Order: sequence, then structure tokens, then C-alpha cells
Amino acid sequence: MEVKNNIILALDVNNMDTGLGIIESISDYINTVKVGYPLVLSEGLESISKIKDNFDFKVIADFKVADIPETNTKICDLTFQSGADAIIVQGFVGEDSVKACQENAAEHSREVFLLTEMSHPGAARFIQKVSEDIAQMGVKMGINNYVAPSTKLQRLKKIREIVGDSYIISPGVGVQGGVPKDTLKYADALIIGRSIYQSQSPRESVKTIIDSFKL
Ligand code: OMP
Repeated sequence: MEVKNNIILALDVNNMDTGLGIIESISDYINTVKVGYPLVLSEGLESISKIKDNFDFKVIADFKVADIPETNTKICDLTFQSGADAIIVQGFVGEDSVKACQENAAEHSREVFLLTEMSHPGAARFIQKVSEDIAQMGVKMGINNYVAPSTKLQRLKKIREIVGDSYIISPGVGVQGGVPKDTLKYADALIIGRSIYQSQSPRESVKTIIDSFKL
């Protein structure tokens, strides 16, 4: 995935007009947005097609898909029909569930991002213990896209070692404590939400973040 300026906006707002306004204000800096439950549960799955209709943007659907294979297939199918370019899938549910998503994505010529480990403190108790296994499973399955945390650089580094040249997108930058420049030593792109959409000027915030790792 070609992510302009290595930044993916996490558009966790619950109003479509607000969301479209934020995208508009930064659309010369970035070209990829991540849409998840806050926006879709507020404004419907058509939030995705509205973004695609209005902007030349890639949309990653963050539904952290984590069900049995048959249900995962249905979730992916609806998501890709709505126009999403990629979907985020949980790995802890196992190979068959992830494979269902991988196969559906292939049918639609879209992509799967495998979530290996999460960025919040509570993730240390359960998912962190199996995250390397999840990454290894992804590599064995031929998955090329991963999500790994910017808040735990040593963990991100470990996931990078396992997935090699695959594409890693990394959440937790900004409000959760992750630092853009440090994160980009191991990740290909940053997922950033509140530091941009809660800012008085999303445009200035994006510019400042880009300067912090490009200057
Ligand atoms: P901010 O903390 O506001 O920058 O938002 C981070 C975004 O990344 C939110 O949309 C989270 O749901 C998402 N996220 C995490 O914060 N941590 C993770 O481990 C995984 C994700 C994700 O899958 O995107």
C-alpha cells in the first residue's frame, strides 16, 4: 500500500461531515484513512463509500475481525463491497479464521492487515504473549501487511524481525505515547487519530508530525 507521507489518519469521529471536513483539510498531505466502529456505527457502512466518492483516498476498515471463519467471510464481503481497500483482522482467533479473510480479500483484489499485538497497557496480559506466534502464522500464510504497536518499540522491533520486508502500520503514536521518528525505524506507516482529529488545526498537526521525522 502506497501511504503518502507515511501517515494513516484514524478517523474515529462519529459525524460524517466532520470527518469529510478533516480529510479535505489535509488531503494534500495524506492519502490513506482508517475507518472503524465509531464512524461506521454512527453513520453506517456507507461512510466508506462516501470517503471513496469524495477523495482519491485508500480506506482501511478497522473492524478487528475476530470470529469463526464463516462469519469472518461475511464481514469481509460486506466491507469490501462497501469499497474498503483493506481490512484489519485479529490473529488470535487462529489460522482458519484469518484464512477466511485472506481468501475473501483475494476474491475482491483487496488486502488484509493482520493485527499481531496491541498498543494499550492491558494488551500485556494476553495478546502480547502470543503476538510473535501470530506474526509467524501470518508469515507462513503469506500475509504481507501487519499492525504492531508504536507504544512498545521493542515489541515492534521483534515483530519487524519476524515479518521481514512485509508492510507494518503502527498505532499508538501521539496521545498514547508513541514517537513518530522512533516508530518509523521499524514500521512503514503511522496510524494517528486524536493528535490530528482533535487538534484545533488538523492541517498544522499533520505538517508538524511530518516535519518531526522528515526534517
Ligand atoms: P489515537 O490513539 O487516537 O491516535 O488512535 C489510534 C487508533 O489506532 C485508534 O483507531 C485505535 O482503535 C487504533 N489501534 C490502536 O490504538 N491500538 C492497536 O493496537 C490497534 C489499533 C488498530 O488496529 O488500528
